[in-house]
Amino acid sequence: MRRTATTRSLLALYREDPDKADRLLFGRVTHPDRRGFLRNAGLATMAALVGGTIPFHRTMPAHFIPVALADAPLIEGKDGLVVLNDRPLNAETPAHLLDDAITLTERHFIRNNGIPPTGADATTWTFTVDGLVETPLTLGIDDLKRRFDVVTRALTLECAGNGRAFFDPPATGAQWTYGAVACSEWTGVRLADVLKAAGVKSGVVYTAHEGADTHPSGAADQRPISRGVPIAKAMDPNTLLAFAQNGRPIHPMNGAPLRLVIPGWPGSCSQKWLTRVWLRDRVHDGVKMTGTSYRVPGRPLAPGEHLDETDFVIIEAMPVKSLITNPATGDRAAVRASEVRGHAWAGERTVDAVRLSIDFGATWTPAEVDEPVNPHAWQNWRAEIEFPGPGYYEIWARATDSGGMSQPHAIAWNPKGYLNNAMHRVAVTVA
Ligand SMILES: Nc1nc2c(c(=O)[nH]1)N[C@H]1C(S)=C(S)[C@@H](COP(=O)(O)O)O[C@H]1N2
Ligand SMILES: [Mo]
Repeated sequence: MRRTATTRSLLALYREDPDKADRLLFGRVTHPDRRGFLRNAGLATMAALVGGTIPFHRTMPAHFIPVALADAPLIEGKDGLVVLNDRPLNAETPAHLLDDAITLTERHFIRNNGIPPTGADATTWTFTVDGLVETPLTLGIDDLKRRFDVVTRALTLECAGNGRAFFDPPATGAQWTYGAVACSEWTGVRLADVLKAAGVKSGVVYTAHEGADTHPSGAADQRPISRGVPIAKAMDPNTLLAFAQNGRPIHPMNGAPLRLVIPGWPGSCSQKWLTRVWLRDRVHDGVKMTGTSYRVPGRPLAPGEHLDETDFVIIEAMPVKSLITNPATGDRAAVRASEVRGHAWAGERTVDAVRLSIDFGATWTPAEVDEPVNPHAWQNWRAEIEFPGPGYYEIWARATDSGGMSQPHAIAWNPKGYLNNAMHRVAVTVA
């Protein structure tokens, strides 16, 4: 659906005040169940909004938001994301829209556990470093820019639940398919530099992160999420306190004005709307650090098998994975030399190889794989594929990391649906 600035504001109006939006499009609605006649201009606007003329517009009921609009809530500054949940908002990116080497902000997925703060102001925002430090610090974004080395890095961020939709028995939670992953360019300062300025005391084991979002229930005393990482990961020079995304202020849904970016680990470690980093003498036990949250069975489970929560372990580095961003499932490919391309990434490791199959895994062809532009950036790969003739094909991609681990054919099942790094498969027809 193509949208202009006017259709965008009308869409917003439909969400906030459907009656008023109706009046604008239809004039005064006289009958409670009928919209009446669309004004000429209204008809054109409505048609533009839903993407076509409306033969039965005269019987469109009043007060309803046309489902074409309701099903595609517009997120300001985002483009083409598929909304999985509305409140909290979770939206993923179709694989073919992740084709760029650096993910556009418009296409960076959104994973919210709570309700984001509104009107966050970069000029007055502060965050605190406290706990086991020599000198607790409260710093604004200008302080960060002035006092510390500012760096820009392309960093892969993936939700630990990416691929959850394919679990059987199913796992509850946002039903991510492939698109809860991105590699944007983040600008900020190294968390290590800020922690060193505060003076890390001996005995620090873990960080604890807090953000300004609120619990979906509205309860003021409950946090939506507060995670942390071992101090060594916090001190890694690639762990950033970011205030810019792709050279612009961070998108409000991606944590503006300040967030952590802790690449290679579950996205949940990268606290958005950051207000506090607290250094602790034990493994952090905040919301979504315990039980089965972002934790996986300490031993392999049969699908559906129960395991006591005490036998779960915290997810650390994310496993090797790849994504085919061209072609897209449903595309018609040419017999000769279609470029197949995508990205691959591997937590704390790098990707050594990506292999492709068009015969359901019987034979594999290596793709050309680029070096990462910097540590923790995903690696781009490509290959020319020739199909033997017309018909239905699946393209499978399988990455292998620097430790010799490859993506599996099938998921290692766990109750919360984490770490699904099974091979990405794309279906094309060749004419
Ligand atoms: N404050 C806060 N930080 C958060 C979250 C959240 O709900 N609140 N979600 C986390 C999760 S689970 C993920 S995967 C990443 C997603 O980052 P993104 O929404 O910018 O893509 O943010 C993390 N940081
Ligand atoms: Mo996540």
